[in-house]
Amino acid sequence: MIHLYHFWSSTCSRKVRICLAEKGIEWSSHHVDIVEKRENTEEWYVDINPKGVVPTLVYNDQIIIESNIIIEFLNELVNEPELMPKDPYGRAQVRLWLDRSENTVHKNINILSWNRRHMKRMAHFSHQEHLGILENFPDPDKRFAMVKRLKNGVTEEDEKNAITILTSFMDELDKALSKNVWVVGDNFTLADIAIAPFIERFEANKLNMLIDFQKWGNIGRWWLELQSRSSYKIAYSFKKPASQ
Ligand SMILES: N[C@@H](CCC(=O)N[C@@H](CS)C(=O)NCC(=O)O)C(=O)O
Repeated sequence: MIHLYHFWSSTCSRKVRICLAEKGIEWSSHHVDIVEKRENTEEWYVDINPKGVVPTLVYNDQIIIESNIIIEFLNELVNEPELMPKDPYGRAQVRLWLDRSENTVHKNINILSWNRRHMKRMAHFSHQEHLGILENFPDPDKRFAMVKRLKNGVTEEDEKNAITILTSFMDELDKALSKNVWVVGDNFTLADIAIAPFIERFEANKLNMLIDFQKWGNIGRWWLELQSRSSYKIAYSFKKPASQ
């Protein structure tokens, strides 16, 4: 049995839920409240995910972290449908998009989400409590970035830079989709899965300059197609559990 430790609205959790639905894999849900209860920083969770982030997948007592690694694992665990190209070059391209989704998109959307999302949902904590939480964050990399953001704020310049980087990502994505049906070639792959939740996050955060589908018509076409897939609908139908 597959056990998924995830948070209902986390982009990385959604990525894994889309993949599970594509593969038709049954899974058992363990919702981790990363906002109000901060369960991701509790000892039992850090024991399975030392970075203190979601998602984490557990398969037969084997623990797998990092959403991109999890979706590659799921693709290898169950043969059909194949979500990686057959040729080595195609697989390299998918991995490049997975890398971009984490190191370019996730990193920069986090900067843009700070004022729009993060500060609002942490508003029930005082500044001191918030600082205490972040100073004890399990992953030092994330800890340093978030403590710095809380102390100094996200400036207009930080936001401008993040938007420039994400605009350049969208240019690249549109170029790829001008040649292919899906991000890598004519078959749906892990690259499509890894990018989708971030486009939705641009929309949710009303980052209109990043969802200009007049300008990026190829992305607009792909995005409509992607949202019509049942895997996307299933992944997004997981709502905030009633007790939380
Ligand atoms: N590289 C990790 C990133 C995971 C990550 O940052 N998850 C966020 C939610 S999307 C999280 O758990 N944040 C916890 C927090 O901010 O306290 C992955 O892809 O799994």
